[in-house]
Amino acid sequence: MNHLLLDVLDGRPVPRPPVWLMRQAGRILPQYRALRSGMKDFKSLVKHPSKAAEVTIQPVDELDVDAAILFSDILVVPEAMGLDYEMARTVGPIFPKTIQQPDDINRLDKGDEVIQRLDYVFSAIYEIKNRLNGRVPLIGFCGAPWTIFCYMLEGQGSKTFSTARRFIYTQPEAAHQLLEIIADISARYLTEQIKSGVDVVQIFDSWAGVLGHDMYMEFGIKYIRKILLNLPANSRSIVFAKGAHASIEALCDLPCTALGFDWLFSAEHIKAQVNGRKVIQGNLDPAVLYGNPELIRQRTLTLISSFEKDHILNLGHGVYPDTPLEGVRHFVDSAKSFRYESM
Ligand code: 1CP
Repeated sequence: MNHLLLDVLDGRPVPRPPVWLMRQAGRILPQYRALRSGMKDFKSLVKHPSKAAEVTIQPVDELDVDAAILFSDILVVPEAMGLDYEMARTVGPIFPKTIQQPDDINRLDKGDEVIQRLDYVFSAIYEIKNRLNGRVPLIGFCGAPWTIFCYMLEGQGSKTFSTARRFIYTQPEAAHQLLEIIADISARYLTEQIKSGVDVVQIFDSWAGVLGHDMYMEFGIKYIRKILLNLPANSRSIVFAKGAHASIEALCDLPCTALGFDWLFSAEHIKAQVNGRKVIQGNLDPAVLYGNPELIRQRTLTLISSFEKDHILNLGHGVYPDTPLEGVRHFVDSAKSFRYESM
């Protein structure tokens, strides 16, 4: 077994940082596109445990990354709560039904049936663990309550998420009620993923950056904490709150193992702020992977050296769909050639 990711999360010394890429499954590999084109749509693939397992393992085979991440989507949770979505090829997700008023929250499903509807995810996890047979650890995930709330209110992606932001100012009690429900379901969902075999969980707060610090504390971090406090003891967890630059101090207070960072802050700045309290994941600009091999190598090695230790190498956000595969390979291979002892 390649233990690097678990070693760094558990505080054991490692010869080099583990490397994986957010959104490594199902975006960049021709093998994925081939498999996807044979399926009716994105959702049929997500709900097909053995095909989802295959897509999860493709980047491990092809790129030799140090971890696998479950092929699924953060939006399976609102779907299981009764808000169905469609994945439109060019636009991304669209929810025909959204939360528009406090009463809509009462109509959502919140009981055990929600977790039961996600059974296909747990079946995929069993199958992935079997097929990986210990090669690399498996990362499970969910969306943070704030990010899921954004999609439930907005019904699709948005630059500003102003509908979701309007709701927290105009209907704060209903907003808290909904966030509480999402946090509760998400904690149960992640717990079930862990019981099914994932080694690490990551919480994606992709839209953390649309809230100011005080609102993010009240409507964001509070509910991430709630999820983390309800995971089984000794679970390994990574919190990726994209754009939450004003809240690093509060993120460091969360009971998680690691924090993911986007690329806007330098390694030196992040290191100084975190000050050894958490393992750090990140944070190469995904656009570096469009560069030539030497640029990618230089940028990758400089980043690893700047973090020095307690570091999981990753991009600062998901790999862009049009990234050349060669760029991704140079990134992973550069990381693998590095040794802390030669610094
Ligand atoms: O690593 C992986 O690829 C694993 C699978 C994975 C993950 C971790 C997918 C498959 N989605 C996600 C997380 C996810 N989904 C996030 C959080 C991470 C991030 O910020 O990138 C978000 C915000 C979503 C929602 C979503 N799903 C979007 C974004 C829409 C917007 O608001 O801009 C999109 C375009 C999707 C579709 C999707 N999800 C995953 C894939 C492979 C795809 C493409 C669909 C296809 O193949 O047609």
